[in-house]
Amino acid sequence: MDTVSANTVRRAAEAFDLGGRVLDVEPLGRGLINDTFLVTTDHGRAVLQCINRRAFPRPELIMQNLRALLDHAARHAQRALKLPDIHRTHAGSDFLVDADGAFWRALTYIENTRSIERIAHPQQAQAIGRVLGQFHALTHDLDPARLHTTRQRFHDTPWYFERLVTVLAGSAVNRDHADLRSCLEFAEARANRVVVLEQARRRGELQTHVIHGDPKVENVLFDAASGAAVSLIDLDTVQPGLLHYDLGDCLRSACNPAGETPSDPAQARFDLDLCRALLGGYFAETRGLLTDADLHYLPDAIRLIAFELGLRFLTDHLQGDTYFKVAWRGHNLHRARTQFELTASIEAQDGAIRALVAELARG
Ligand code: GN1
Ligand code: MG
Repeated sequence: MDTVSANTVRRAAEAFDLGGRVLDVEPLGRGLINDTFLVTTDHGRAVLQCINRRAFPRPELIMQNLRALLDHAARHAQRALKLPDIHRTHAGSDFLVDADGAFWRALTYIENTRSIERIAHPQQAQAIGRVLGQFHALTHDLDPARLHTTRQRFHDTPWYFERLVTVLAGSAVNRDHADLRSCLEFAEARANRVVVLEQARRRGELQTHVIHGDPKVENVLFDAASGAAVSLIDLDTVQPGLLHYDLGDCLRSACNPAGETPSDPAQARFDLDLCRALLGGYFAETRGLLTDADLHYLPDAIRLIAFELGLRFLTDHLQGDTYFKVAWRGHNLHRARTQFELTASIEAQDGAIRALVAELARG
């Protein structure tokens, strides 16, 4: 997204009823899609976001989903999980479209928390698993038909694969570039392994639920004092989907201690101890929620969502970095290589992952 001027951001902040006068606005977080700001008022703090319309062509659907989720959560008052609330504009709307057509929304800032970029120890993985489990337990009785799809085909791996093929066909790719060539070969060798989840969904083996869509490590908030995970933020992709998309994404993010941009992509690996801790936390919150079929396809999801993200980064690199924010030309290729290293590590441990899921599922 184009960078917005400080004046534009401030004017947007002032359009919302944040309970006080705006004193300061500064960039917040490391998201790859939206522009996020921390607004300080004389009464507290709030999060202001400009939603990326390239990623979300109809951002008002995000806000309708968020309302539906918050209304649902309000009926589960005993829940431990904290969710950000919506600040309305002074005109009473859940969002603002400014004079340039930019889409803004403001959310409550959850105080006394911090986010982390990478996991440092298994307790953090367990805490993340718990929070994802709490989210799934909370949304299990929210009918997915009540939610919009905010981003079509968001975790449809075969579709991402087809898109890569189309982009390749339409551009002169330099296969002399060793990193690019090895990425393409890695992807092409997996062409017929991408359909597993979508096929199971189409056959009716897996059911659609309300999912988060993007439960990566950085979207979990930890209590600053106790270190417990207390909140799952970034609710833009809360929509109908498979629980596998969430579990796969959470595990590929949390169980790779090297993170999404290590100094060398070869550092990426899937850590089974972190996986054990995360799934232990998740199952403790969701006992009985996953079916036998869900469990059967869980190892495939771990492999697929890491691979899928690699495909997405690679395609964006080939398209000239139009989707994910990058720090340098080549960043998306570096990220793709990292996710593919991770995928290879997951594949190499397939037997152990399957045994682990079976063991934990038995309780
Ligand atoms: C994007 O916006 P952010 O940073 O929370 C992306 C996710 C990826 C993630 C990888 C809407 O999330 O799907 O997994 O980057 N979100 C969207 O870091 O595409
Ligand atoms: Mg996101």
